[in-house]
Amino acid sequence: MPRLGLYTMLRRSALALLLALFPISSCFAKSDCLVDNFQVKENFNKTRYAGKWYGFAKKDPQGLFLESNIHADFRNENGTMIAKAKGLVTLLPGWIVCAEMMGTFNDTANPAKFKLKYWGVAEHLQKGNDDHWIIDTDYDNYAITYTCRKLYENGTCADSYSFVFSRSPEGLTYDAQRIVRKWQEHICLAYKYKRVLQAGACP
Ligand code: RTL
Repeated sequence: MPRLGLYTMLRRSALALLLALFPISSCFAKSDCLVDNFQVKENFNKTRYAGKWYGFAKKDPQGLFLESNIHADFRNENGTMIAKAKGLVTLLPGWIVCAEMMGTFNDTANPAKFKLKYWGVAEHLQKGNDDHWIIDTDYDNYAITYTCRKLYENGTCADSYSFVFSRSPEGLTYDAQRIVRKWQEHICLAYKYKRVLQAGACP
């Protein structure tokens, strides 16, 4: 074996290290926090997504929001995804209600990006039309969704919310939580989530 100079050896080890690390770092694309560059679920399938989902964790937007015992039932109605959601909301200090919400997910060019038109069954509840992106899901255990309501001029988000959903009210497996954590980093919301209490209120 030819004797290598120290410099050549160092160069070769550095190259080997880079090659070894590259596939790890590229599995989950690092994020620049530009909302337009966020990845969403590829070939999102509404039929597989249908059924019941329980809120496991959430990152709140500004203002009023669903607080606890959040669950939603998704259906595919003639190709359009619709959902009924329930959860406790504090409308005023001391006035906590079980909000029953309806939503229609209007399609866009990207199958995982929707316009969610939502309204309350009771007249006094919030109405809106939010972006609703399915960032990732395995359909059977977990889903992570993302909404940006307001952009800064630099393309990062000024007012966002995000849900981590679970098929089980009991929570998520450790493996699912590990995957979800990577996506929370990707959408620049790591450590911004709170667990959603599931205590059977608002059934
Ligand atoms: C989620 C998915 C299922 C369908 C709907 C959803 C959003 C509900 C929202 C409710 C806000 C309610 C408030 C009521 C107080 O007036 C994303 C769960 C409709 C955003 C703030």
